[in-house]
Amino acid sequence: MAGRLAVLALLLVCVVWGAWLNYVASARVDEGNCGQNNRRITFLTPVSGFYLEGHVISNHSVELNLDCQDQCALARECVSYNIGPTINNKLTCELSNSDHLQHPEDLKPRKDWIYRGTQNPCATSPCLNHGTCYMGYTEKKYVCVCPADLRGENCEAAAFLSCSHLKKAHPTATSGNYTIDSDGEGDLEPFSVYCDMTNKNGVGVTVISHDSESRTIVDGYEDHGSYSRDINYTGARLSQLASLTNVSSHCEQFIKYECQHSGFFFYSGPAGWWVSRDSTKMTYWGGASPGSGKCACGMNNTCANPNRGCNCDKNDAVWREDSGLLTDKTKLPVKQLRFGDTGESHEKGYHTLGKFNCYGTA
Ligand SMILES: [Ca+2]
Ligand SMILES: [Ca+2]
Repeated sequence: MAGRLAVLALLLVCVVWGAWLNYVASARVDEGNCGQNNRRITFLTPVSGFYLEGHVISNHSVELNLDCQDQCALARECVSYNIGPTINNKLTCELSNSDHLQHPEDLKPRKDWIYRGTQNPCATSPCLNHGTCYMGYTEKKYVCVCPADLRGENCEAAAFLSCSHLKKAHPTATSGNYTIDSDGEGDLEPFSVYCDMTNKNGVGVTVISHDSESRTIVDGYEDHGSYSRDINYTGARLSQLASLTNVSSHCEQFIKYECQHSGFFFYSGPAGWWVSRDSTKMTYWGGASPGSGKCACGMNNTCANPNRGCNCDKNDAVWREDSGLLTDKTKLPVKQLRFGDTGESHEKGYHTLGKFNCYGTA
């Protein structure tokens, strides 16, 4: 009984507070008290003979104009309302989720109706990156409800280090473009990535595209490493990708070289190699152990020439291929590709480099 009285007293305080200040409504939004869940709205002077068209979110039958104001304060999307003529001693109260500031063209003359707007900070779209603005909350008179990958008062900051971190916090998140900030509060800027939420058992794979993904010919470059292709990653700098590898348990990148009379020869001043993110010449290929000086076939002795560590080192007229995943996250992603041994007319090759993928939380 005492508890109920306390709630009633609190309600009374709220109502008196709302009525006392002219044009200021105070109403409870959630079950709670007059605290931070309260919505404080400053209503503008009613405009008779006008009606805001096309933004009505709900209809209410009320007895007094003030009741419509209270209904608006209770609906967090409401920023204006229309009151219709009295029918059977009831007024029609229509709540709208927009107003004459956001849609001046929709404010139209209509006989016997009254339009009433609010001081609406959301009209200036303070919430960034598709955040949803709700007017009337907190001291700044609005709150932003941010998309899953963002945070901050105005949805200006990325909320997660990687797609795996995002997926952990939001298990139902679907594949798509998101913003991440791999070093969190560190100086590196957030960047936009694709999150594949189904691959790798749905752990959330951060996928980085680049400008050298298509199969590309290498022809006419005889000297070792005289062919050079820089890899430019889409929307991210190497420092950002390095920090992505720090917060991921696994990173990988597919690499392939198709060859005819063109080899790597990692064992003797190599003709071809890849360059790590820290600019080191890397003399092993996808599918082989770091430092092995081999390709995948060299790891299980299945190369075209059993005495060599790569199929391409057979260096003959047959089209051959060495391919596999690079997985040393301390060296990835690939910064540059270098090839040679394609100077003679019968010598040539094609390189293919996959997207850069990181997953798991380190
Ligand atoms: Ca940062
Ligand atoms: Ca050759």
